[in-house]
Amino acid sequence: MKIKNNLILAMDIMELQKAEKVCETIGNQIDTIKIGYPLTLAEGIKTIKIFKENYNYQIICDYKVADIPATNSKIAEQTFKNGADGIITHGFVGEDSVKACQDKADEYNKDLFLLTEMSHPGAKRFLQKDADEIAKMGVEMGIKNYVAPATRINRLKEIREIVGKDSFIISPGVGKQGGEAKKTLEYANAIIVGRSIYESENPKKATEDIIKSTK
Ligand code: O7M
Repeated sequence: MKIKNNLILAMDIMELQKAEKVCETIGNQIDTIKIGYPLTLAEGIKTIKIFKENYNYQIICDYKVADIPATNSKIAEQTFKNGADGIITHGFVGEDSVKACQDKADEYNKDLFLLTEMSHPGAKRFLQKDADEIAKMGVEMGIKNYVAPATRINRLKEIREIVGKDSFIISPGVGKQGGEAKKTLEYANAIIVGRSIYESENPKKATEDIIKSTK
């Protein structure tokens, strides 16, 4: 996936009108947004089409899919049927569950992103121990896109080493969670930023500042 300015906006605003206002303010500095449960549960899955049609954005659906294969397949089917360009799935559930999402992504000719280690402190207790194995599983499965944390650059670097230079890593945790944009982009292909942009008094300037800081 090509991502303008290597920046994905995490659209976790829970009111569609407010979310659209942020998009209008930011203008064409970005071309990709990530929609997750906050907006989908608040305003519905129709939000995918609204952002595609009104702003021509690519939409990555962050549904952190983590169920049995049969259920994962249904979740992925609905996500792609509603226009998503990509879906994020958890890796800890294992190869069969991930493959169910991978098969749907292939069927729709869209992207699958495999979540390895998460960015928050709590991820150290359980997920971190298995994150390398999750990344290795992704490589064995031929997965090209990964999610890895901007808050622990050493871990991001290690995951990059496992998935290889040709894989595509998107990285959350820049800004509010403490990660740095430029440093993160040494190992990731794009950063995911939410609150530092949409909670800012001037989202346009906040976006410009982040983009400038990456150059
Ligand atoms: O910049 P923030 O902290 O406001 O938002 C970060 C976004 O990235 C938010 O949507 C989180 O749900 C998401 N995220 C993480 O913060 N950490 C992770 O480890 C993984 C994700 C994510 O996008 O998962 C796919």
